Amino acid sequence: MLNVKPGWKNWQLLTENGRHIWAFKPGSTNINGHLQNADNISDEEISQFAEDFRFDKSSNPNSGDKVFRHAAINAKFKEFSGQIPRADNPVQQKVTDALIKGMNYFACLQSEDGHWPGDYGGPLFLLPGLLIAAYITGTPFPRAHQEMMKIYLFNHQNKDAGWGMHIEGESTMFGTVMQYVSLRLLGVDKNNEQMISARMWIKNNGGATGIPSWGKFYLAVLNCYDWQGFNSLFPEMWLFPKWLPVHPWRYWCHTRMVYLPMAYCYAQRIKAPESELILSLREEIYNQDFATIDWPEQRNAVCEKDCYTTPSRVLKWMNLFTNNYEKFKCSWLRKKATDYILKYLNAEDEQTSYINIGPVNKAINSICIWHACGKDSEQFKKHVARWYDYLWVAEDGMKMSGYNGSQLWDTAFATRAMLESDLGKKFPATLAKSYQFIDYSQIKAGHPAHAEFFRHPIIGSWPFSTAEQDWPVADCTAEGLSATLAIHHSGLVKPAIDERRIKQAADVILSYQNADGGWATYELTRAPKWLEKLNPSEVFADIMIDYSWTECTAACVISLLEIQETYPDYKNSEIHKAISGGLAFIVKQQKTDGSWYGGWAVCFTYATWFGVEAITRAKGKFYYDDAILADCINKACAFLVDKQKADGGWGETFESCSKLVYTEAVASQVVNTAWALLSLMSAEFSDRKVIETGINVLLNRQTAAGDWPQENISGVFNYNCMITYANYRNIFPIWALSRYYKQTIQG
Ligand code: LAN
Repeated sequence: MLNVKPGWKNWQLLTENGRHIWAFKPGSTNINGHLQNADNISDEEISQFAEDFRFDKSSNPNSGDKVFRHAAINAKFKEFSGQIPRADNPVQQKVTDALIKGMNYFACLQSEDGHWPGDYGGPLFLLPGLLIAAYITGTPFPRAHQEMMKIYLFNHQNKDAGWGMHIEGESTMFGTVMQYVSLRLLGVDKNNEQMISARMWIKNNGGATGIPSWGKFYLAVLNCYDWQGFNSLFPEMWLFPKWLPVHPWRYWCHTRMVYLPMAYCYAQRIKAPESELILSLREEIYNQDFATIDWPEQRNAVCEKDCYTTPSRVLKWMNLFTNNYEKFKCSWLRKKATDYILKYLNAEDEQTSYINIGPVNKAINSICIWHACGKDSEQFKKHVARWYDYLWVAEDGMKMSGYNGSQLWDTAFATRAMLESDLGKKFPATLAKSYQFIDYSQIKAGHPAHAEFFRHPIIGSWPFSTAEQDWPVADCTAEGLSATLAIHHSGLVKPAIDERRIKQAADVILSYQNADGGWATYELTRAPKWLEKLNPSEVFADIMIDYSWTECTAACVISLLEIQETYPDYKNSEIHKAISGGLAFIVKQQKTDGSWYGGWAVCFTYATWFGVEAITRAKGKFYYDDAILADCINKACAFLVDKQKADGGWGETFESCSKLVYTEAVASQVVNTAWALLSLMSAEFSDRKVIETGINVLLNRQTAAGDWPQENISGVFNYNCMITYANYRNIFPIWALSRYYKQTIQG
């Protein structure tokens, strides 16, 4: 039995077709009634929370998803009762046993609907947005939730009293001011000791005028910053003719969907009414009297600890123009623009069942809809109902997830990992359930307003999280497709996803290929690279357009290769061409040291795994010049061998992502180790010793129950913000062990 603290037991994860809701003392398992008891919390229970969710960031800022996992394991864990194959020697037996144990443990974490829930926290600028939305709209969270959020925020305060962009990051103005304000909104007294020292941090680093633009935005909405200190968002740009390269329809969808509601708030200069708290906050976070601040001077002020992307000269010129335009703007045009923005917002809300594309527009759209439709409107209520889809409870408190979950993604990977070897077939019930979830999650219909609002056709695709969220991704489609084919080939289930749907998925993947041969995330690249010059966020890089990525490209190439193997007659020459183009892109992306840079996880080991996997699968099949492919593989292997640590493992820190150079972690990491091993094994690297010592790291790190420890943060976006993938610590060691088993043990 794992130790479940009393306070943890009050929280229960309810799931329904991938939807996650953490309920406080739920009366039933009905997701819609999850708030029944949330205000019904005693002072003793609150002090119990403080006790049971105490978390020591200094040993590891990454929580291990224990609240969810311990409950699941205690309720469902059973030793594996099937037959474990006998291996030829003790070493091989150890691998076999570890793999069975790893899969058996992980199978217990699967929810009834077939997916693997997990912590998807990490960024620290998300919860504040939601709390500001809750505050301005007068819709506070229940007390139980508020207490848990406070705990989380305090738990992640750094030693220097500030907070970072994400849980592992050094303190920044953005992180610190946002968490400070959040804690105040949650009712924490300004004389609380941790608050006093946080304030010192803010003051010593120049005060909140130096918060980056996204922070300026939130503070302005909260009426703790003057809108005059904010560069114009030029709402009229939404009325631009579509052919213009700067029309927002061409932006990366996340950027587009964030700047859309921001533009509405800006056009309306939405701000919370002055209250005692607001007036006090104005005094707390600045180094100067609020009334005397020269606001226009602050528009480009950014604390040096926050600066990641320096605004270009073009952007400065553009700001000069748009800021001046504000003085002379024509009111009917402004109205036309806000009307259009509102229509667009409503479409996004409806298409996504009010989940929205992500955590940022989730919060800001709520504010806009409250403003436009009122607190009692159906639309606003629907928004509030979905706030809870983004909250997650772990042993460090209640956080806001970076998405409404990573359901499909984790399930597809888990399925493929287990089916990599025959041992996976010993878990037929688990795989049948994951198949059910994958089947359910494939997108079967479009929305009538998709085309009007620039959405890529989606029928046959898979999303990263849930079908309801309705924003499919190219490589999630590829993973969904590969997992489907893997299950079909296993013969474990009667196929429910028929040939028509498989071909639809292949068609979507084809439709997502860019002119450069690669694949981007949600859409095609819609504008030239120079648009990046207009990136107004000082904290993220490469956010303006949807770029082709090694990982996304490799995933799509692999799934197309599998389509060619399974349905050789289906669009043969078109798919052949697509694969060749994808390979050319991957080859071009390889760095001279043999590695690939990873944009969506930490980091070089991740993308190198994708690159090597795609190339080894395609080699010898007439898609590309084999000599070049062989050279790529050799270089990649040499790179990995060079990075192997003395204990046989691999380890990178998140700084690999932000600094763009391989940054070695002090200790090897199971997730990086697994990626490196997967690459070396797919390359059939000749020096088996290298692989065996790596495998040993995975064996030695495994816990008695079959879990692996939660180590460093694994995910990233936009180079500079990290994100948790709680299930990676199981999925990838299982995958690597499966492959090892297949190559060396399985007959
Ligand atoms: C994700 C999560 C999944 C990820 C992969 C599928 C792994 C990747 O291969 C493609 C990109 C994608 C879909 C992705 C893009 C950026 C996201 C949506 C996220 C990292 C999850 C959260 C992040 C989003 C942008 C966070 C909100 C922050 C903003 C700056 C708007």
